[in-house]
Amino acid sequence: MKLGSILGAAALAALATAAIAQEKVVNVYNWSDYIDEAILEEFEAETGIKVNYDVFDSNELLETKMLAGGSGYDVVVPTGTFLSRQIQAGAFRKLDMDVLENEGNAWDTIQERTAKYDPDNAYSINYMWGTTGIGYNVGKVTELLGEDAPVDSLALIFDPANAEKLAECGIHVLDAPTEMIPAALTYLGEDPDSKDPEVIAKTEAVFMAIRPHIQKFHSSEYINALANGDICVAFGWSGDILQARDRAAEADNGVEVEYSIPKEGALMWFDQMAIPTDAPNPENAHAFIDYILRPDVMAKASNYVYYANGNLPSQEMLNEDVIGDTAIYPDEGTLENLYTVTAYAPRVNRTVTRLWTRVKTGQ
Ligand code: N2P
Repeated sequence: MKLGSILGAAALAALATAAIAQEKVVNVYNWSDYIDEAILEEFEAETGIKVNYDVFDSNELLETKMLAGGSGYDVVVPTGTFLSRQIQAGAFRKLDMDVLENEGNAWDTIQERTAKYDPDNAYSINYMWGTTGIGYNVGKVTELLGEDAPVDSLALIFDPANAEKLAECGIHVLDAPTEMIPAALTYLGEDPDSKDPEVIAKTEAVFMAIRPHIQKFHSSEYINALANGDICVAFGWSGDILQARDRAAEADNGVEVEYSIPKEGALMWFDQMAIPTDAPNPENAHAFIDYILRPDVMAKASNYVYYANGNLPSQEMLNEDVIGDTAIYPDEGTLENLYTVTAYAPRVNRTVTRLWTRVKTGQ
């Protein structure tokens, strides 16, 4: 009897091992607050491929993993500027377009722009794109700076006189030098895409002047902090701030959050799905990307995260507060205010990294 039950357990264990060996998985590494998780469940139900979903909030962190290799990820989502450098380093494999049946849904207007980072769009396809601008608590900013508060200007944050007053209710800015430096350059009237170390160096004084008034350099906490009223201003990503607006409205806590694209100009960026060269499950990676490229899935994602996507037919399925919002889908006038940037060469990148460390530590 005893032997029988031991054999039974062994047989069961062998079966379980076989099941694990056969279980199909895809390891996805995406930005935080960037998907409706129902999409992942629906993908699993439809394909039988289990999604292991990890999140990050920094291109630098993702880049360290991509350049080191062996990350174990099958799908990652770097921003175009970082993607271009990582493609050159051999970090990604070409997408198999024959397998990606929904690739034809890619919006040519976006493809033209992303080709700047990934020539021929051979290694990546757009997930979402957006802008970097100002999130603010309407009530608190008006209270501290008056009705004429420059909420649509970089001066709201970069003018130390404003930052000093707003410090009372709290400012967060992104911990993303490749986005903060172009913004500071724009504030100074310089080319945001400048690669001249002397020009870039000018931003250090701008940051040092406001740093005592910045509560935190962080790239994801500001969503809840804005929504809860813990801070009143964030320099951050469009959809994140619109998600904060929604969370405040849902909490019905009297906090009103708005997003503005600074009139001096704002960064337009593109987050691209790509498959690492050493991805353990490249087939499943293609299946995942192809699923995301379905217009209904892409629309569901954008309706949830308030970012625009690069999928043309999805637009018919977008909610009016997404497709009809020029902060998400810019009209011609707004587009004129947006700039794009390219990657820094390694030497300039080191200058940028060191500058940013000094800014954050105040030394
Ligand atoms: C999502 C942030 C994605 C925008 N939370 C950064 N490229």
